[in-house]
Amino acid sequence: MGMSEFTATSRNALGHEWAGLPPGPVVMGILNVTPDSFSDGGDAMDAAQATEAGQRMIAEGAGILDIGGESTRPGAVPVPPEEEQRRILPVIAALAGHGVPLSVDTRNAGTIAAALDAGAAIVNDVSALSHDPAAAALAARRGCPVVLMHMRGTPATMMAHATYGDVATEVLAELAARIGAAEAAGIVRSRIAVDPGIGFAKTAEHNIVILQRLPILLGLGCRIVVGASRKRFIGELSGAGDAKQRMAGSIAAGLYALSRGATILRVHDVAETVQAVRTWQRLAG
Ligand code: HH2
Repeated sequence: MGMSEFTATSRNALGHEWAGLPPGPVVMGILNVTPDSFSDGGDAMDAAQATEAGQRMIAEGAGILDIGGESTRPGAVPVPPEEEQRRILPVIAALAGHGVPLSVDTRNAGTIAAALDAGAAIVNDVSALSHDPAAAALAARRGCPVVLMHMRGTPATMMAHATYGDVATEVLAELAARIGAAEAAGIVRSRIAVDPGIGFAKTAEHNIVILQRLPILLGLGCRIVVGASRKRFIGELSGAGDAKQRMAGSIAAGLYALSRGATILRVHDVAETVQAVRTWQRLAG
């Protein structure tokens, strides 16, 4: 961690306007419409329940809702795009126009197109638009903001790729390469946000270093998204074995990420995180 990283943190602490959202911290509420999500155990699996949960998150202060129909937990089996769409499209249609942009958490171009048609505004792709060869050109054509997340391999194979010399600089270089690919496909940089991918091809030690050295990503010129909520990483740092018991640790990690340059926190516990972020924000200036 050199001085230049500290300087970058203070200069870019608020980020810039992105996806119609003002600079400053944004809480992205997670809506998993899946029967097997690792951290919420399919709580929000039914479309009507998911819609209700989404409305509650909006009332609690979420600035984005992230809607996904495929679990990307380590070793998860891929969900066919048709099934993914069957799960999420009714929820997107029901929540569109309720005052916050909806992101679609998918790796499939067909699902991106259908989700944007149903009212989603943002593409959140854990493969950074590398999984589906049609995804980047589609996002460029539709002019939508994208979140490019760092991962190696696929959710099924990623933990075999968790070997780094210097994890911070390697994640930086690999995200820069994905930004380059997105720009080559026609996506303008101001529409791109990046995410270091906590837990994706990373051990607990890698996740710690990534968050400590998060300011290294600020030079990419993109808003930084961090998703640590309820992840095994939080359990490993805090001793909280049960994912649903990891809220406090998740909030601590989220505030730390904000202090290191993140401006968008992808979380399950929206009301509590919003309260923590508002308090932190006033104190941190
Ligand atoms: N993590 C998960 C899924 N999508 N997207 C971004 N941008 N960043 C993340 O860290 C991220 C993500 C995995 O977490 P979760 O949604 O809780 O579980 P699941 O794997 O079932 O989707």
